[in-house]
Amino acid sequence: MVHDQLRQLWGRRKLLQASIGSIAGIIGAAMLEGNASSQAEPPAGGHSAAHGADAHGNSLLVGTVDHEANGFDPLQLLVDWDYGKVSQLPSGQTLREYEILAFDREIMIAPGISFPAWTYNGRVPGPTLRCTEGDRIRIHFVNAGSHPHTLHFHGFHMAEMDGIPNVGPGEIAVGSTFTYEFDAEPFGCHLYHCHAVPLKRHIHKGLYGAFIIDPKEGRPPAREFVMVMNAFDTNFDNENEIYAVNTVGHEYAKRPIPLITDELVRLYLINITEFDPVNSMHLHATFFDYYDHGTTLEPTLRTVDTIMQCQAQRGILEFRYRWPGHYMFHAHQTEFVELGWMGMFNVVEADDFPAALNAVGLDASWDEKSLKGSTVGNA
Ligand SMILES: [Cu+2]
Repeated sequence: MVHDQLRQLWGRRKLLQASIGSIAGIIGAAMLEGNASSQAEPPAGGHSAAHGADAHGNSLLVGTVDHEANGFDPLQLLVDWDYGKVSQLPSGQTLREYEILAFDREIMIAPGISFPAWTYNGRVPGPTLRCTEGDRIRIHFVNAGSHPHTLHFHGFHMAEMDGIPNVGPGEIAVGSTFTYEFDAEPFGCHLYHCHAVPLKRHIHKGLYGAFIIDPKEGRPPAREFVMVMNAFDTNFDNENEIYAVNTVGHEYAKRPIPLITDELVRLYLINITEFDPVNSMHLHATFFDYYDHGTTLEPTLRTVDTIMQCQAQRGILEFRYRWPGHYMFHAHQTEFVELGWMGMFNVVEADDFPAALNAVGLDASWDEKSLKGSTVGNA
């Protein structure tokens, strides 16, 4: 097959280093050549992409992604908490109601590389649902997509709320709705995703998101971010061509995330990468404490600088930077780095923070969201 020959000749990396126009042509040819039925989705489009270098000499995907057209900006995704519509049940329990709409949407995952995603609320990852332990969670799910989907939450709940095929409501048909309801427990860094079959296809297409349950007593004040490690198989060969956190390859390398020296940073890290069994996170020039699954108030690992997560595994990292400067973070699988999974923190003194925000198109509202993410004492 044309496809196999090309893979042998070039390999995945070289394919990406070529211009996207020609990749699109190659994939198109491969699809025409035979396996179009299962892979008949438009692959890539647009202008040229190649590897270049940033100011630090890192190899980066060249060009920019139009975040406005995409409908989401990865820097905003870091701090975009969805608290739901909040009210009180007669018992006094807090009720949080969320709306989740599944629909198909083309998104750009790297400059010039678009992906025919299946989304929750039009974005990948879906909304970061946040609540306090013990809250009643009610999710109004509408399937406006092209395939049956579900919402499967990690957490304690009854079988009929588990969002899997053939149990309770099972798969929610196209055009149908279902309301999932349960109490939020245990506290931690969790996730939700579609559990329709074939599972890996439904997850990989983009149907997943973070689900953060704050402990009732809260956690110490910190600058908080959510990072979902994900990847995309753009040519439907069951291997990923682009790796990222929060979807857009190398975005945080081009627009470094602003931090202030000595402040406590808390990172909710989730791995939802399909096709590769393990992903990882490595921080340069500092060490972090790690809370496996976020289900404890005491670290489960102390003073490490690398953590690996299997598919759907997650945890909380806490760290500080002592000195100003640009510090890299990335998967420690080198191939993932080259294919998009690498970012930078821009650590500055407090006085320089407004300028650091401004440099990447952020303002004080972003600062506030990152500092006041918790549902305890804030929202
Ligand atoms: Cu699905």
